[in-house]
Amino acid sequence: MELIQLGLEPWFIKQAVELCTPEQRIARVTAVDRGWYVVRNEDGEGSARVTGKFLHSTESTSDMPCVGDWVCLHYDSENSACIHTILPRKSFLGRKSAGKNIEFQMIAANIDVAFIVQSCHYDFNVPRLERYLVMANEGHVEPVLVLTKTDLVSADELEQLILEIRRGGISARIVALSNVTGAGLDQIKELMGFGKTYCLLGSSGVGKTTLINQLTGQDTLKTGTVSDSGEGRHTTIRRQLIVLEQGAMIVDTPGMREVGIFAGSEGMDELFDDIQELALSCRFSNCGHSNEPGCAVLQAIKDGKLNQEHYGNYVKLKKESEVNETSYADKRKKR
Ligand SMILES: Nc1nc2c(ncn2[C@@H]2O[C@H](COP(=O)(O)OP(=O)(O)OP(=O)(O)O)[C@@H](O)[C@H]2O)c(=O)[nH]1
Ligand SMILES: [Mg+2]
Ligand SMILES: [Zn+2]
Repeated sequence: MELIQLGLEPWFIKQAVELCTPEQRIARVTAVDRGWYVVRNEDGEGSARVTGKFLHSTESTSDMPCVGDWVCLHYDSENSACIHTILPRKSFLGRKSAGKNIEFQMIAANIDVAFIVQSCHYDFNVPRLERYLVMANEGHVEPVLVLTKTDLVSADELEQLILEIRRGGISARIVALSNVTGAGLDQIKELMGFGKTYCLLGSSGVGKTTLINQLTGQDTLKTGTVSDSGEGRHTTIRRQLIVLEQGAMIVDTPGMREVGIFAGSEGMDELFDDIQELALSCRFSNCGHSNEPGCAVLQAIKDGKLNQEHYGNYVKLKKESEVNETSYADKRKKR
């Protein structure tokens, strides 16, 4: 397998020329396992560790290699490979980590398209979709929404769900998919290009791994049943980059319980650009859009030009991301 088939673009080659020494080799991280990394290059897959020097130079968990990263590898002996450098990431997916210490946790790097997966059945939730969209925008990853389990709803119900997404001002591409009937699978396949890397995101039990098994045509990855309330059982436990025969790559991820976001920059702005634009016409430049006179945002809601829920979610995410940013900044300062 050539590196180009693993997604090595000219941009990364340029970085590698600068950052890897001549005796080092380029490889891509395909899985992470408690301090060990599975890496892949022309010679196949093997394991690697990071050097002590590398560890010493890291400041946060996001500086550690993650699935999708391109790295400079050095083979010390035949079975021992060391990661010396991570090449700069062209895109990334990450979130505020769960737990009381707020830190940015990488999910995957160098992803071209994020498949944001929700099930039509129980899991469907527009505000949660918006959180994933912010995550994708933030990391410069193109989002595609995948609505699974369409076999469990009627055509009318499916249409309503899509309408609801569009009413929320979301314009991302939507693919309706059933892993049972196979409807929509061709659309997914057509979307996937040679040498491009895709990442599945979504709650547990929505059918992420089942989709990969459909794409590979094999039942190699483990899937799990859902409870009566439609909740998944967290079957997938680690992130893993899978190379498909068609020449595309896809990262399977464990279902997420929460999608904490950081924002304040492009991620939020892009998704809520309708609100940003309206805000330009508010009478006061520091308008909080709550009860100020001459507020263009409130007027648009009143006139039915802006969806109330979309706006409500904006306010909630904005508040949350500001809290996250502050505590994250505080934490980094204290180091
Ligand atoms: N009816 C129906 N069931 C599906 C569909 N896709 C997946 N399932 C079922 O949903 C359950 C969960 O599927 P998984 O692929 O394990 O879900 P997952 O998103 O990978 O879940 P985690 O690994 O826990 O994050 C399995 O029992 C699948 O057979 C679908 O399109 N329709
Ligand atoms: Mg899974
Ligand atoms: Zn206003």
